[in-house]
Amino acid sequence: PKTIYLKDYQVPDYLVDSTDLHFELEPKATLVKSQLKIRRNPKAGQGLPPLLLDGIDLELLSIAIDGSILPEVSYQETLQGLSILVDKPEFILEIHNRINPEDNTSLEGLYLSNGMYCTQCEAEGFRKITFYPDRPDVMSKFTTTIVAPKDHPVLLSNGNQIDFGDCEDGRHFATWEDPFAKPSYLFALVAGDLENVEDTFTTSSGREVKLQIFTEAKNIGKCEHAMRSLKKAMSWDEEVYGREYDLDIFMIVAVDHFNMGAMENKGLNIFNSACVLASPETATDSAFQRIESIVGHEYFHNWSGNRVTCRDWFQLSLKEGFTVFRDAEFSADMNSRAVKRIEDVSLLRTNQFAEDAGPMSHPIRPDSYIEISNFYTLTVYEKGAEVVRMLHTLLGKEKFRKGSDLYFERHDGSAATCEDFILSMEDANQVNLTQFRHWYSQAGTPILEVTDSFDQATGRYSLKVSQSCPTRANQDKSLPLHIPIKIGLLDVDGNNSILNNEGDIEEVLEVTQPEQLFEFSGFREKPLPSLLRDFSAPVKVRYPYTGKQLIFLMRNDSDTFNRWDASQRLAFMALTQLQQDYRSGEALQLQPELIEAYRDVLKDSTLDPALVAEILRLPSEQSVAEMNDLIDAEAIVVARDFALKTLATALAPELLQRYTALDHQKPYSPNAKDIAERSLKNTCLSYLAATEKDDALNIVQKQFETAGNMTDSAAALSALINYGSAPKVDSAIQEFYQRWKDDTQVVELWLGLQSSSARNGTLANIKNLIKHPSFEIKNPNKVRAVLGGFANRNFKQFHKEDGSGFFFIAEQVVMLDKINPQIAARLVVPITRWQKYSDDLSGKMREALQGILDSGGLSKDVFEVVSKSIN
Ligand code: B3K
Ligand code: ZN
Repeated sequence: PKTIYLKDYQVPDYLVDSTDLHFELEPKATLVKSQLKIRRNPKAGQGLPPLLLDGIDLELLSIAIDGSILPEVSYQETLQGLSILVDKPEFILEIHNRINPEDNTSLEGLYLSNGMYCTQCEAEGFRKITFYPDRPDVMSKFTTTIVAPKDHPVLLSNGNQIDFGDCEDGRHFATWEDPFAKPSYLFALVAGDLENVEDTFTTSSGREVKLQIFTEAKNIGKCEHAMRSLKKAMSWDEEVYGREYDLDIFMIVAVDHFNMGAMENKGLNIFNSACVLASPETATDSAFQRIESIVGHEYFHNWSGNRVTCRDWFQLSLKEGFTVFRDAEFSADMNSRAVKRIEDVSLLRTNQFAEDAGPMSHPIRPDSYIEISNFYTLTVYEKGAEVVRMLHTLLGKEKFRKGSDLYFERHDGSAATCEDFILSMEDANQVNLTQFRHWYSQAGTPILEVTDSFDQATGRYSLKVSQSCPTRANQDKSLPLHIPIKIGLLDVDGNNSILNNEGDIEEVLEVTQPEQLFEFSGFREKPLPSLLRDFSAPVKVRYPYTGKQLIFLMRNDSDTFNRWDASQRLAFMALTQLQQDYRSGEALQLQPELIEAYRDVLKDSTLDPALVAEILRLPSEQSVAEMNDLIDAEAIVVARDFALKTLATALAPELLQRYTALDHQKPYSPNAKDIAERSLKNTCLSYLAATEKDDALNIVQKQFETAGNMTDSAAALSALINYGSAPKVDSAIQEFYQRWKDDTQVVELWLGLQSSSARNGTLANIKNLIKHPSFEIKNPNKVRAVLGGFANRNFKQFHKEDGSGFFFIAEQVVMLDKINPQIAARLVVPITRWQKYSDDLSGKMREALQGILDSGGLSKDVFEVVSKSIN
């Protein structure tokens, strides 16, 4: 397979002014007729080179230019598509081709999901529909006609419906026109037997927009939350970014078979059902919150992605990093800001840091790829969002907004680059971001070493910060980055000290040098630094905190994020010690001060319950693994289990007290306060279950039987699965299934809870689950629930020393690769980090990877991930 490089970018040879598409839908033989108004790109140099069109898995029927059928000598079909000889600078190209949606299990291009036709074109799916210059810098005005049998009453595409009616042969049709020029990746088509809920939104300039959510009839009662979220997102974008919606209609369609969360097609967003459908009985609090954030995310793309799109796929973070930052701020404004930040940072530290230290490590703007689908990563999305957040921190809210206004104004209707975004930020504010640009081109997680000193005589306190970034062999040496570090300095009473003449108690230090000194004066005693408040940069900070100092920060820091962070550092310290003791055969014990610190937090009724829950929750095995240079999976599991059980036993009375106080039966509502209370209640429940005492398990059983909402029900089932006694667990699993077997989203949850069970025997159970009638290998949600749940969320059972977990996943990857390469390539990732594991496991992982490579006939997707990790 060929590697594509950013440095090879060239403007397109030809432009497409308009695209007229005509579909006659048939499951196995859909006819596509496309009429393109093509023109030589004046920016692309001299002469008339052949017109190259992308096309994959297409059956070509005919090509005509300006109405005359092209003779075979004038074009050539290649593996990638078509090459057509051209003799004029402007012409109409008409192509007819056939495709097979029913057999399209890659879920890219046009495919069928439960009898409904739908499309997914980002990044390069449009070439599976028809021959086209399938690249984001070719923007065209689309008109789409869909002809289908009448058992598919709903026919949708982008923009406004301009015509519909019956055909003579008993079928019917609809024609849609999108007034905004767009790249092919934003094209969408849907045809099916769907119902919809409808609402309206009046924009700030007074235009009324029709809002519709389409789904199968049985799910029509699950759309309300998504609709409410959409309206909130629309007003938020007007208020915070001054961005108004631009079409008269905005549609969302829920689809069961979908490779990711959702897709921002112009005017016609297509969503994974799991990311749009919810009802109090069937959806957990986290599902409600995920829906709100994804509905927001896709909506926000209308400006950051659609009105201004990407020049090429190396610029993906331009739209994704910015849009994730936008959706994170939206969620923070709608719910608890601190908890949202904690969740996002946990994800980043656990998974993005691991990616950045692994074989697929890349900058947020990668400089090469084999398969672009492999670069829809946590680095491009989440680290990309952190980079935008740093700009926000460095510039401040007003200047950031000025920069974003200029960016939208300059690039509206065009395809832009990351450089354009930075330039707008600079030009709007007369600042210099030269050094900041390195964030776009350098991979790896920077490390900040911080030391401090205090001069009693002068009252001067100084912080010395050195930055470094571990790079891998094939990467260039890294240049110093421009890093904003938000800090506070706590006095002995835990109050913020004044840091400067302006009287600020918080400051953003701008680190630009490899080593830099920051001085503060006027102190009577040495203060305690609170570093990287609000996680102001995606870096690791090392400072020699003592356990006592961390407990002090946990109790006193005014920065909520850092209170939580102190608890994480403390837990990590304890887990590191436990791992060492385990390896050297010493008796394990947890420091009494640590237990007391947790007890204090648990008893503190002034703290937000959601924050208490976050602090109590021990770092996951995966996040401990990421922090270790060499991963000893067994020691991590033993250490964490020990800490969890010890805390659970020592804190049982307080846990029970808090649990009981929060266990009130009030009607379910997914508002921030109630969600916070359920989060703490269920954290207490899972700790209590970990004691494995009868009375605790009785409480779990009772909650399972009486729960009035899915959050409580799933939490109880999860606790039972992990800690309950065998017969009770089995009957709970069966009972739950019988009750919910007709609800796709709940069944996905049910599968996921079982595959992430830490109990021995889980792998055997998973081998049964993939034969269960509810499992469907062609459905990514099911695959993610069972196989993804095992490989990504079941550290203990996946890392069995005999390698059984790795070999099982490898086998599934090979099989899945024939069905859906994108999903297969994601599933293989957990075995590719072999270099960080201790010898026994690392050898087994390599063996499993080698087995995949040797199986031959791999997709580009899996080939890229596996070959990069094994070489
Ligand atoms: N832009 C899409 C992602 C498409 C992924 C294609 N493999 C969803 C999103 O980020 O909003
Ligand atoms: Zn996105």
